[in-house]
Amino acid sequence: MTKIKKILIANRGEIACRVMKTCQRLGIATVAVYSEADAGALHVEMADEAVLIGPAPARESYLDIKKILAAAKETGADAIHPGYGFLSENAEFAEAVSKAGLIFIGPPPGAIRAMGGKSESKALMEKAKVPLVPGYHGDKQDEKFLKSEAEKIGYPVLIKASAGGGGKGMREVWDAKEFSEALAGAQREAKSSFGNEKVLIEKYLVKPRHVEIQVFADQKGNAVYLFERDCSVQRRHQKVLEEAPAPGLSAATREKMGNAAVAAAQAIGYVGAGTVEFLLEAKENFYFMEMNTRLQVEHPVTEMITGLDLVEWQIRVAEGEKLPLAQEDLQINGHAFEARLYAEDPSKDFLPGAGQIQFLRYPMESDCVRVDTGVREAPFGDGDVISIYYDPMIAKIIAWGKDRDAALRHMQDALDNTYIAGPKTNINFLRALTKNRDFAAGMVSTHFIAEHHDALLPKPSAPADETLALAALGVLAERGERMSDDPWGDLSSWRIGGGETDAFIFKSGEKEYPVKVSCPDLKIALPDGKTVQAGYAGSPFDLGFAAQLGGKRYEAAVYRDGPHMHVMYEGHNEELTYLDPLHAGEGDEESAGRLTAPMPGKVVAVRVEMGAKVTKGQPLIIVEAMKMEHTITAPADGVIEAIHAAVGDQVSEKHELIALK
Ligand code: MV4
Repeated sequence: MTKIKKILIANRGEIACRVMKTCQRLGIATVAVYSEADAGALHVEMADEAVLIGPAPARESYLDIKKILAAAKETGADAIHPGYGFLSENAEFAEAVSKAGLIFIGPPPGAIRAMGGKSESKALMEKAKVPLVPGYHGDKQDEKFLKSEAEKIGYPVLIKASAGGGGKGMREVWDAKEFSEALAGAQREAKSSFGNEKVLIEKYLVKPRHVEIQVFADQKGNAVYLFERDCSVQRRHQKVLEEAPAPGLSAATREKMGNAAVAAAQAIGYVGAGTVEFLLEAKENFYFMEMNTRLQVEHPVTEMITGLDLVEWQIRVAEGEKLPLAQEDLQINGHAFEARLYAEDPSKDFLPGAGQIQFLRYPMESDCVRVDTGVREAPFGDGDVISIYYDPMIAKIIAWGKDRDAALRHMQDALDNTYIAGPKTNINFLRALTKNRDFAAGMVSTHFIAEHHDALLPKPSAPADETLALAALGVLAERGERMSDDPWGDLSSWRIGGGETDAFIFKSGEKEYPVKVSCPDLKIALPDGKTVQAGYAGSPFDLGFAAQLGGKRYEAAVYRDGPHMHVMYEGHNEELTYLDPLHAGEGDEESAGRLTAPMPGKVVAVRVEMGAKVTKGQPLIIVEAMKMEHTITAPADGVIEAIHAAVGDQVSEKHELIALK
């Protein structure tokens, strides 16, 4: 039984839902806080109580300490769980929670502060005999001295902002000649980005892995390590795919890293869940990088290989209980991966996405597959909205197996059975990653994505035959309006031109792909002249259908939004344009003339007036979203017929902005 009776989760999305699941299992009441943008969110629905704390921008809601404490007071919560991100590593928040007489489910403020700065944390680690990257992290900052330190370390060196994080403000220096220029740049950037120009110099490790140790400490001085996670597969310091244990790590090194991490935690009087990040080099040399004083996004892979619930441990430790297990009771069972499904566009350098989920089906959960998400499935369209205000993570797909190969197979299968349409996502990138031969061989490093860029982000290719066949069947099923089980059984009334076949033209990129379906025998003629016999094989889920193509059974979902088509089936998520003869013409001239917002955002400039003559490519209106400006230009020469937005307007995705004749 727990002393804590009601927990307010000061967070949103998947981590809020995840924490609530443990609370519900332990019989602890839950309070959600939410912003106006999250009024319909899953975490609000899951909670026993929910308090609106402000408008969408995080600084007016999820980052507002006063509003969160007021919500806790109003609902009589006796503890607050901060999740990750937002206020989870904010010492001032931890203090304010305790001062309000509530339990902060996390480390003491002093421990958060100790790990806040790189230089201070390195000094503490040095005292605790935790291996550091050879370098200098003292207070002397004059150029001459720092340059002599760089000479002592030996090039290449890395200059890092002490108050920095997430790779911002780092400068590689390969030769003494470049040092002064690089130092000045690093100091300038440190000053402007973090308000503190202090830098440290380190030996540059050219191809490290990012291996982090999960540690847990209670209020009685006990501390254990729950083994490691390899999080090397990152892009721009954003983790994409994590695994536990680290491929190929020897038991000896695991024990050394684990003991070093426990020493680090004890050196700062740590309590609760923490992660000590290391850089691991060839020959298994490892060096302290930084310590995170929160429960991390990727904690589920540790839970899968230890069979533990880390949120339950957090709650018990916060109540003053002794750690549930000692080091000798802990062991690794199997292997686990976590893939982060994001609304982002890999073909546009992973530009963050936003907008409404039109179709979303997760893989079936089991002992081997777990989905942590704050975004609901959407079998019928009109799903949850991925907003521009927060991290565009949709879900974490977690897979376990008795060994790495089995876990990887389960992850590949889970990703193949993740169907999503709406905002652009990285689903195909994740599939390519988990199917990559070098990844399967465990050859991971922090350069993995860069080194495999072309294989992971292939140029758009011609749609597969199955995609075209299923697209045609999807349109026919739609026309059949699903009147009966067999959507293609009674197509007679829907035949175009009364003939025996239906003709379709699908576009991918600039190329057109003609497909013909003879009804009712469902023989499909493909663009390359091949034919395939199709047959109906049931409707396994809404907006989906199962079809035989040449005897092989496919479960597919085809989502259409005007001319845009999403064809989803095992392992495929492809977009086509469908020129529907039933609505010939109205689509293109309408879309050419109707200029809409590419995603939700704020109008920051209108460059034209009513009646103005414009030429193709001329900037018409600028919308700001995701901290970026998107200029909408004239798709052709024309005259401005209507302007439906003004500077300062908040517009939703597909909101009509300009009518161009
Ligand atoms: C390094 C390094 C190589 N040598 N330090 C990236 C952000 C911050 N966590 C520290 N990082 C690095 N520090 C030395 N001396 C390479 C990185 C690094 C990195 C580290 C972990 C995971 C991904 C990374 C991507 C680029 C660079």
